[in-house]
Amino acid sequence: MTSPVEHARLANAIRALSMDAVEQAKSGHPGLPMGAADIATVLFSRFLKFDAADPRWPDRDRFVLSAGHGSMLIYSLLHLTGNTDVTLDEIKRFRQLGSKTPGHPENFITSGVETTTGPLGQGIATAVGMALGERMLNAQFGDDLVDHYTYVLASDGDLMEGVSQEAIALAGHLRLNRLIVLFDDNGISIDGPLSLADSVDQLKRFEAAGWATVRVDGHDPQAIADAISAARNSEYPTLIACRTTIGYGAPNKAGTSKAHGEPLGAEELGGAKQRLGWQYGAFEIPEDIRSAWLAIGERGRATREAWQARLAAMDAELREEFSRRITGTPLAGLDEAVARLKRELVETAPTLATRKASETALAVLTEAVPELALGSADLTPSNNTRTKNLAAVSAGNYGGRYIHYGIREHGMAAAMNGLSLHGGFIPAGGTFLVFADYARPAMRLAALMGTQAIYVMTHDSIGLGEDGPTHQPVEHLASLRSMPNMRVFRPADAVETLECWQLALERRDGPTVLALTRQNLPAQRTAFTDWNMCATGAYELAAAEGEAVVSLFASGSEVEIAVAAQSLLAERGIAARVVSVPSLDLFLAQPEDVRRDVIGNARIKVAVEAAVRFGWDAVIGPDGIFVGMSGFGASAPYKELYKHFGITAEAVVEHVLARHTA
Ligand SMILES: Cc1ncc(C[n+]2csc(CCOP(=O)(O)OP(=O)(O)O)c2C)c(N)n1
Repeated sequence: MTSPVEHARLANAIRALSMDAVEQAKSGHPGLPMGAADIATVLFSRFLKFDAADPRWPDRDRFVLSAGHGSMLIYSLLHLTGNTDVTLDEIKRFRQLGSKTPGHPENFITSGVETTTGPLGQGIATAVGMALGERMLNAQFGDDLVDHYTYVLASDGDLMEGVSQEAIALAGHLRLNRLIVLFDDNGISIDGPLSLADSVDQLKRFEAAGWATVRVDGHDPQAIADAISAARNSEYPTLIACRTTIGYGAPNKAGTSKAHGEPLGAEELGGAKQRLGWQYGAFEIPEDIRSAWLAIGERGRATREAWQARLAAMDAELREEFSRRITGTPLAGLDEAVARLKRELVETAPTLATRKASETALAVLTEAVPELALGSADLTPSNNTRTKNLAAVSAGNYGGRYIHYGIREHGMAAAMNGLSLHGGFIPAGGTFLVFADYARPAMRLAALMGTQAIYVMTHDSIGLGEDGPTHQPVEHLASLRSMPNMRVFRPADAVETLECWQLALERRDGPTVLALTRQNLPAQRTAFTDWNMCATGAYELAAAEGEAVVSLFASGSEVEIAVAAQSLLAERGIAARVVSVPSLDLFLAQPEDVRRDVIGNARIKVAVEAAVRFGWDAVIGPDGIFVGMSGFGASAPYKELYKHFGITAEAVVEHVLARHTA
């Protein structure tokens, strides 16, 4: 147990470094680190299981700074505990290009940062996935290997964001009792006091969601420690509301929004140091405090070594499987399983909706990929994400691999990030493609962080029919394709669906959307290829007879239309080829020679997709013919809609004839 004096000095080291770094950068947020320094000091010095020498040790406790704007809090902690990424020089380079201390914490830049935060609400929602991952992996590998807590430091803003409601409801429902949220309850946000815009009783809100709650003085180390001790033994996830003063120590700005997001200024900074009894220069940490913090960073070494010894003593098969899961190494045998099913599919040539084809693929893939954890935001029977072999996860019962996320698309996508970041799982979650918008902020973070998350997004166009324009995505493909590092697949039949699943599973450095149909589609691929034809995003599905005058490009359900148009054109003596484009974004990322080769030089280029044109000009050129949507859809049986919006083989032929004879 640290003495009160020592505690204060440890916490003041965080405050001083944070003030100095923000001052030097001339930008940043000193208020949160100064206010939450006591909470963080108690957590790190007395509870957090970690070893600064091995920030990726799998059984470490996770610490998520959900309020990412307070990044200097975590950088100070990492630096002081001896993380080798965050040297004093890096602290001095806070927010500068190429530093390990970017404006908001980025998990792919700084070791010890568990997840990228900054968009408020994401951290707490991601942490729910981490806490779930911990329990699910524990159910499979036992207490000896997986036995840790997930701690979150969340601000008012985190709790005001809607996604926090989805997240806490899910955590409460699943009784994720190893999730502990420390709420920096300072009553201040950017505009001023919280009372300007909020009067929620957070404790009651969390209680209603099935959490244990407690309120403490966030500057009383013993009270914080007692609350954390109780939370660790609770049957429920716990919210610890820690009443704090933003900018604690600053003589004039403490307790006001002026401390939130700008340097204190030399005078205020000097005054704060004086008040805190911190008589050291900028970036100066006295030796006794430095060694006390370094000792905290080493506190977990023996625990880590004991864990490693247990791992080494494990049954070899279990040990290897655990290591494989944690390192994200594919299980040998995936290729073979895919090839076997592909052979079957080319032989039987089934007419299937691609959502159904996805289910068929999953029956095989869930066996070949035990780390695949599926789920849906309450659309299981529509998304076809649950195969017979998948048991559901429920409170106290984490051995299953199917997660009923509830009608919480955003919470689901954030939890999927957490599952992926935790390690040991490849999460795949379903909803309708149109509701990608409800999940988008977390999907964007997945793309930024490079988490492996797979979104099974069915009902991917007007082809869903009667539910009408609210449910019919038109701009979603384009908008998702425009997101850096997001991969979007829209397979045309059962074989392509299987191939796209394979590519999504093999893609370890980023997320994938699988856009799948509600309506049936005929088989297009009836010859076996060992090669995954979808791997370059586009390929010639049907060659022209003779030299092509027309190239028809299409994705998903519209490949059928392109193929029918090819026949109709052939009847009129016009040679056309069909290029299937399961992933426009992947195709556009190919080297120029590959693109040129697939695009070809037929005089007339046509793209068919029941969505907006945006993006297709890169293939068909500004003078290409686009057969698709230019506005919202409508409610009707889908075949009528295709006719109504002119997305038919006949319409394609008409457009081509008009151009051909022009
Ligand atoms: C989704 C999202 N919206 C807006 C912001 C901009 N922003 C950064 S911090 C903040 C609010 C600060 O209030 P609080 O969360 O209480 O943090 P504190 O002032 O205590 O540091 C806002 C609106 C953001 N980072 N994320």
